[in-house]
Amino acid sequence: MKYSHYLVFVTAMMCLLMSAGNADAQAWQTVNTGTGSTLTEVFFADENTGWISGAGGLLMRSTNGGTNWAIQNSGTGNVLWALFFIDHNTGWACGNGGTMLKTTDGGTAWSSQNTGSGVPLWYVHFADPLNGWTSGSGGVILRTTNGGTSWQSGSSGTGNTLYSVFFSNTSTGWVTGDGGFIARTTNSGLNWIQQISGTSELLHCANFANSSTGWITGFSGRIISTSNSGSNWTQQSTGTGVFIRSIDFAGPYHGFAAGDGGTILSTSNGGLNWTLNNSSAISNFYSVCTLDPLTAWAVGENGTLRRTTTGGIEPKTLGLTFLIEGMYDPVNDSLMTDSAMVIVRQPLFPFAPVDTSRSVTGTQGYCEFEFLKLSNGVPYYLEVKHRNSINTWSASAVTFVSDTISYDFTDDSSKAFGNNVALKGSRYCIYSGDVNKDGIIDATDAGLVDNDAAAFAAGYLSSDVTGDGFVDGADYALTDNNSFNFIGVISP
Ligand SMILES: [Ca+2]
Ligand SMILES: [Ca+2]
Repeated sequence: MKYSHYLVFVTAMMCLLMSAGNADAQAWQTVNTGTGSTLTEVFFADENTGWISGAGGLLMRSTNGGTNWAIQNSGTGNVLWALFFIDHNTGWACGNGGTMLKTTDGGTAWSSQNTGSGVPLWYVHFADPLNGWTSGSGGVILRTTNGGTSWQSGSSGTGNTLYSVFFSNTSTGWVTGDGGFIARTTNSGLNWIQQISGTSELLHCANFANSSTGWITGFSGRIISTSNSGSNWTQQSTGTGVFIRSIDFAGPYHGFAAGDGGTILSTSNGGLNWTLNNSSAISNFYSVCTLDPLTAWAVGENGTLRRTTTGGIEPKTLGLTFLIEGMYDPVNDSLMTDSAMVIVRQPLFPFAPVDTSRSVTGTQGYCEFEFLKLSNGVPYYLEVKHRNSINTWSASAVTFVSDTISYDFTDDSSKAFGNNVALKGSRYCIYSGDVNKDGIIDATDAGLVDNDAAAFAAGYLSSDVTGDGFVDGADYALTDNNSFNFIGVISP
């Protein structure tokens, strides 16, 4: 439930590359935290560095994206309900008994701050390293202008428990709480003005993408949203009735929400539509944190931690069998290892690309490609792309069923569009020799190979069509033969 402009966001493309080729990717991966305690909050400063708070004063840090967690010494046994970091080093954690902790070294050392309050503090949020707020039971709202060295009490105008406080900048913020309470400040929390939430049920977590666009979660599957700073709040359709405890957006469109019974929801359009994710969890989630449209973490009861690198979506897996003419040895039925790409295209002219995936060839020709933008039951053409081979299309459009499809280019020439494959031994291969990747194998390609061969070129080169790391007569012979036969791309 945190979104800070101070944090660095990785690009969606980076994550696409990282997730590509991982045959074991799931929508949400189970991560062992090594504890059975209730985990109350997860917060990542970047894709590697994050913290978890929990019951019994639990604080943990990960420096490898949440794979491994090391317990930190909080110095308290009180439940810590929330934590917030402004960068890799400086953060705060709050909890029962008016507890407020601060670290300036990533949590190696935590020191206690004096809030002057003894009530449970449910949430802490900082707009910059100096200006922060914390909300608690009994309508408590506290403000600091010096990084928490001192905390002053503000007037929330309610005695209700305030479960979250969120500021979109140093002046504008919201608090939420029991009885459908929402209030907004535009003067850094000196004055709070109640807003009309449209419900009298508990509201729990607030998150804003900017000073106008935000969301609040609550009981009964409730997510309400505003696009005008809270002048109007509108209920969104979540399709669930469980208590949604936490929400976090990476910008105005892509967000996640998490709650009871292992519920995780995702949206890519600001909450116009929420999709129920498969978390494989039954415990109640307390907190979700996202950095970009693909990457998020969720924590909850019984030490539960889930992580996604696919936007909460189950990837579509293409199990593809193909061989590369120049790199295939039919005597040993063995293919060299090389990078390859599949472009998935729409089935009708102009056959626009829908998604791409990169993977590494298998020695028997089998290779798995994963996609995040495809749908089941929709026909697509498959186009295989390799650094010095002719791009080869599937004979017809094919359809994913239950998130998977298998396709074999090697057992029959009719599998390739236009029968555009070469028989080598008893299996069919995509043609090699399109060194300059212009879609045709001709004298230009042969010339490039000839030049490199004359220079005894070696390494990972396009002109090395046999893939052995050297450019020589074997590469030239194959390219020249395919050039003689006018081999080129055949596509619908
Ligand atoms: Ca060419
Ligand atoms: Ca070679």
